[in-house]
Amino acid sequence: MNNKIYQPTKESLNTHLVPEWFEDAKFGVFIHWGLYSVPGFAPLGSFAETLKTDYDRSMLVYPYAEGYWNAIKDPNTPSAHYHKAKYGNMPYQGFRQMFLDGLNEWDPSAWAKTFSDAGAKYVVIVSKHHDGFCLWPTKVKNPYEQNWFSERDLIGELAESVRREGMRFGIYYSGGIDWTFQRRISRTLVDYSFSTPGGDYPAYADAQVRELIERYRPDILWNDICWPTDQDTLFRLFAYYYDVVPDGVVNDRWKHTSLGGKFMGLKPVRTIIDFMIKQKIKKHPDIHSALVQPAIPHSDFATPEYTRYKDIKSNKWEMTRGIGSSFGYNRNERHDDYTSFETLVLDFLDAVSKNGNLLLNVGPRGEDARIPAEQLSRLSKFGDWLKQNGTAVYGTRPWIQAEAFTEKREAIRFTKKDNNLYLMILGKPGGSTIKVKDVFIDGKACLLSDRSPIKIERDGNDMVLTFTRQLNDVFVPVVLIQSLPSN
Ligand code: FUL
Repeated sequence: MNNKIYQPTKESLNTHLVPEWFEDAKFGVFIHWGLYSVPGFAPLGSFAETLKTDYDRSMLVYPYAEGYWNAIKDPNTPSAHYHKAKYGNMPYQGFRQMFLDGLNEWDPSAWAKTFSDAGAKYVVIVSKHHDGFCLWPTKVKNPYEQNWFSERDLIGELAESVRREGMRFGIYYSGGIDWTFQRRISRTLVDYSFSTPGGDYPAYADAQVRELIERYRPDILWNDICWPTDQDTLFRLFAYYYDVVPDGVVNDRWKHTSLGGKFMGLKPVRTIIDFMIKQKIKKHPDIHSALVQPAIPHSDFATPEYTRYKDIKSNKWEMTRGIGSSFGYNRNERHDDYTSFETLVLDFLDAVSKNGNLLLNVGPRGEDARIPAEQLSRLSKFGDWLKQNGTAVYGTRPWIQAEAFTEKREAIRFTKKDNNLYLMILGKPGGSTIKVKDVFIDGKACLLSDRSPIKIERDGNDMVLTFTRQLNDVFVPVVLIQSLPSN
């Protein structure tokens, strides 16, 4: 190991700056794949909606298929009905062998190639989700479930393939939620978020995360959520991680505001917290800002889920979402249930213009380790767009303003790099002139994809762009304006 540089203190950890590679990368692929991918079942819908409309059962009927084990603990959920019909009385543990059998079909280098072709610069894989099953041959023994891991080193094999493609490799670890230690059903967001196991669990999780760091030196350490509950343990872990991976990054989903843990056993207090959260969610659909307030004094980036930000943020952030409404594979999602590429790309460019990255999730199937065609087709469209327009994204930083509109109310997003400003029209504007409202930028302009010149003229407060050709088929045309006046 390197010499020790970092101390487990806020001052020392805060000397770790977000490395350029993470600022530059913009696009990562997330992988949720585990035992829950075998049944691959959840109701359709949106989590934010479920929280608003059915809060008291939100964690049982939400659309995240990775929550299957918890959902089938209540016999009256759609997942429990599905389970009964398809698997009878088989316990969740029965999926272990089915998942392991499906691995015969797994080709990690093909996955890595797919992600790299999509334009991703990093990949983050779930090493252990809430069901506690480990995708690497861990030496840290789970006291409650036998052989709750894969002998085949799925994390190691993927790490190697991803790095061979020139991408960075990150690891997600469900630190705060482990249903092999905490077997109580979680019905609400409060049940769920405040269910971090005590007893022998904190030492177990700490040893596992250290094992992951030592074995794979992940470029990204992506915890989920509410653990470690004490700051000293957290800081010691961060210092250890940065010493091993000095240009690594840590997310913000660790220790939560002290609110829940202590009171979890007391039903009346839980009910009050549930009520407060419910009120908050009505006003604010972002579940993570509703609950997992990043009260931690150190992190490299924030992780809003299915949420856009309004403004440019000075601190780095990463929006995460599924290609559809789930992270784990959900067999109920058909072509039209998945989000269209056209919408996904808007989330992406919106994030990039405001200092964010996009971590877009794929949910491979459990029975044969394949990524569903609907997901692959969206990824390859990302690749096509980025091949033509990637310079407007990679390595850029936010401009002084993120948003503008055309006269026809099409949204525009900006990025900049050196003296280049990139103006991206989010849609298919068509025609050969575009009027941008309330912005004027003087400079030499061209269409990024083919370098054809664009004339810029002022019209009052607005800017008129005249192209040398019709834009009819161009989706998200990017205008490159050079000689940006310094700002
Ligand atoms: C959430 C988890 O509960 C989801 O299952 C998913 O892993 C997402 C990225 O984070 O908090």
